[in-house]
Amino acid sequence: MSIIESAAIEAHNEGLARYIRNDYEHLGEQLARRNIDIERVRERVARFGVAIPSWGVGTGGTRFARFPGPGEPRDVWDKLQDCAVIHQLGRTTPTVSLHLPWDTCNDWRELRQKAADCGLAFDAVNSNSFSDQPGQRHSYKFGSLSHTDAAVREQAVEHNLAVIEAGRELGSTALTVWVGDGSNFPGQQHFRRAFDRYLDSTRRIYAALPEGWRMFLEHKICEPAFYATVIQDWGSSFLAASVLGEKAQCLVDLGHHAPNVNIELIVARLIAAGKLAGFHFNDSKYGDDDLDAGSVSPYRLFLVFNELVAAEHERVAGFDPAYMLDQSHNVTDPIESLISSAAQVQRSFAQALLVDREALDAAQQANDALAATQLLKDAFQTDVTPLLQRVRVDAGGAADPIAVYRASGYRQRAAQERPARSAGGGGIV
Ligand code: LRH
Ligand code: MN
Repeated sequence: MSIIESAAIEAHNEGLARYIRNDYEHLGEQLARRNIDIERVRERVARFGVAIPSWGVGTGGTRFARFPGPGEPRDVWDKLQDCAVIHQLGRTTPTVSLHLPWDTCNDWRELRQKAADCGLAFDAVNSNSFSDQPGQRHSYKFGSLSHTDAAVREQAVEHNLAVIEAGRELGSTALTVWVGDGSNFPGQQHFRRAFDRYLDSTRRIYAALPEGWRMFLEHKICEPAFYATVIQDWGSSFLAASVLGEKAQCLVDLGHHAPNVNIELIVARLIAAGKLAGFHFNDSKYGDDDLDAGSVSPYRLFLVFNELVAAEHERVAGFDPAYMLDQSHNVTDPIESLISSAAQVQRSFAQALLVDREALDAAQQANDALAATQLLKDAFQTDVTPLLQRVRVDAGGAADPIAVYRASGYRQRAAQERPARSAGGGGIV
């Protein structure tokens, strides 16, 4: 089912076909001079996908305020339609990651069918024991899976089991667990006991994982707790995932680290240990800013993909990361930000495929630092735009998806169909 007029996409692509063909051939010649077969790269990029966060298609906010845009999605059905537009035009986001209970619906199978009709499937499902729902018996104010009160932990465990059930009906095969558990004052929490309580709770969730499922533990340095968090860094996450078992792995949200932390090194460590679950891609300058991926530090995103492509190239055992975006779109049209962010992540992957791995191995072996880093720069500084356009057009998408989206008037139509949401208090969604 196509939401944007296919004829409009075809007319747009036809207008650019000659330029894309020339630019692609020229890039092919450039790469051939570097012993790189552009067809092999194009084939691999065409199989690349990154999941859309359902909570990212609505306008995001901060604790200070949220300024909803026109045509805000009202429910998971509207969110799915917006995700379908993103995939129809960009052709690199075949899956959606849902967040419960934000995306609650009363017929998961119908939702699964609607998604399939739009060419979409469901990636990891996310539980939410970091905010209280109306009528909830126990509050998560002082934590959830690590709470001192067994009844609160029980409630959070039950919620995660219910999310797994929903995920099973949706065809998902992974549960992402991020908890806001932590403390704001020195002495407020017993670090080791809190971690042990977290392990007790996650063991119960782990035991309920269906065949073939994985459990993604997401670490975060701070917020909403601002002195310590129970799963504060990759070390705590790795420890927990190791205790739980092989189906538990560590999910890396790029915004969840202190400034200047070497995230690509953490990625290399988790790959080596067979514990890399995958990613929540975004960008940040200060904290968990949830900015568009690659919008501030595209070279950092490239360096992460350099580690991922190296692992794939070396056929590292058990290497099967899940790629997802996790962003908050406070001042842009979320659909535009998600289209361009997915394309940016795809671009970083394509550039990392251009690294001459044999030459890099030789330079590293010879401790030729300049030659080694120049090989990465050569790949990063290659403009792969013609290749990405070709991949999109071959897959039925738009050479310039944002231009076609803007010309389609989709947002204006959505604004007519969906009642305006008043600017409310703070909150990320
Ligand atoms: C926490 C987080 C987590 C989600 C939430 C929406 O900061 O990154 O992945 O549950 O954002
Ligand atoms: Mn995240």
